[in-house]
Amino acid sequence: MAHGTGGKGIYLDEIFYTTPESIDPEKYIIAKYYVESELDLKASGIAIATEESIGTWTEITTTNEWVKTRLPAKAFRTEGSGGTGFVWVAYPLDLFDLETSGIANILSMVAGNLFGLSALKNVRLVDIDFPGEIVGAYPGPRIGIEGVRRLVGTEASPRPHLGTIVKPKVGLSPEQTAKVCYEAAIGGVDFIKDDETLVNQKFCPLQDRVVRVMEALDRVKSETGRNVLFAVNVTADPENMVRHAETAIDNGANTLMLDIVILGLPTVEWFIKSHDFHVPIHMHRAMHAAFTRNPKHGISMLVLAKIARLLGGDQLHVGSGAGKMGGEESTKTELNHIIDFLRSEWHGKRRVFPVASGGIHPGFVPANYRVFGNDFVINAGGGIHGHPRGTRAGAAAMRQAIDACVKGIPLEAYAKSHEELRIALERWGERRLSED
Ligand code: CAP
Ligand code: MG
Repeated sequence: MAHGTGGKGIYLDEIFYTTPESIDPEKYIIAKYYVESELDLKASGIAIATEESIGTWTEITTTNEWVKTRLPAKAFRTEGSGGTGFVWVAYPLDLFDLETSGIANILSMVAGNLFGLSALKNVRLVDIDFPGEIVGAYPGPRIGIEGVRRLVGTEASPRPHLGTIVKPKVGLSPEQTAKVCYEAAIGGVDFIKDDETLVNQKFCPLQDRVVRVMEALDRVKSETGRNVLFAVNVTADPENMVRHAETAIDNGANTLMLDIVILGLPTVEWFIKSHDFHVPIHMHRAMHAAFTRNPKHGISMLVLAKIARLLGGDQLHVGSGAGKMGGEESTKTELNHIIDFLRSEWHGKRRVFPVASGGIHPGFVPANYRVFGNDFVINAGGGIHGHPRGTRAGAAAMRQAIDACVKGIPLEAYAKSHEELRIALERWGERRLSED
């Protein structure tokens, strides 16, 4: 029976709608969408299933029984009232070509034309479940939380890792960059990263930067015994990305960084599947807010996090729910889902280190520790290099804030015997997460 849609299309219940009991989650990719429409929820689900599998806006003469029985996506569940709420759509595995078009092919269906359907006022892909067959086709993280901890030496007594971003974001020479890295590492950071905007500009060529920074970090190792990771940003077109990565690795880099949204997920898939540099992959999410920020439309950070783990990220920026980047996308509930997912058992794949970043200083550490616990990387750029006594003291203040949390001592009390922390708190104060 045709389901009327006011001239916006012809949606067939018997093909594109079914019952939850008839959906075996191991045989479908299941997408959950938030929708707002003049259509009821069932019709919205059917509209998505139709457009994204075998249908179009009218009945066609070119289809056949095989197509109609094997390939339709099926809406199978709704939650909400009127035209506002959630719909679940199941995409049969026969729809996809994993071998030669991978994540691009998947995204073209679960997150393709549907965002522009005029029948839907708003539509957001809020969650996605991949069956074991799909997860098994991907490497997942090669190093994961446990591997990164082994490299840093924190596996025996796990605590949050402290990271920094070299600031200013761009403009320092390789020599100046190395000096900042040395100070940060001596002060106590475990991890240093390029900013997402720095790759191989003339004022800071990648090769020279890597050589000098790794020399500085080798010095830190011989002076303190500590191994500090440096994530080199190799984001570029595929050919140059590989060239940058090879240059970085040949010159001693121990972590690579990718701006995964800017690169495009299929490029990330190709890069990780076809090159194993035996170092952690740090995933920055710059540009994600173009589609994650509006709570009614776009794609959620949770979906991006699931794909990032599938493709092989070892560390992923997930937001902190506070600081300069806190937005609607990082409400505490969603953040909790993302953190749980990245660190939970998932078809045997390694676990991903969530990274909290953006506007963080020592005063934000307790609020983040309450949300993330021990298994996360907490990054501070301005919150370290903006310390009145400089980078080394800034890193020490952040480490002291982490130590205070791990020991269960309030920051103010700990600051009485830790000067760098006291000065940082005097400058920035202690802050809470929005819903803390
Ligand atoms: C942080 C940062 C990161 C943001 C991105 C920056 O620096 O390097 O890019 O954290 O946000 O340039 O803003 P500060 P998110 O510590 O100086 O703010 O991690 O939420 O994707
Ligand atoms: Mg940055």
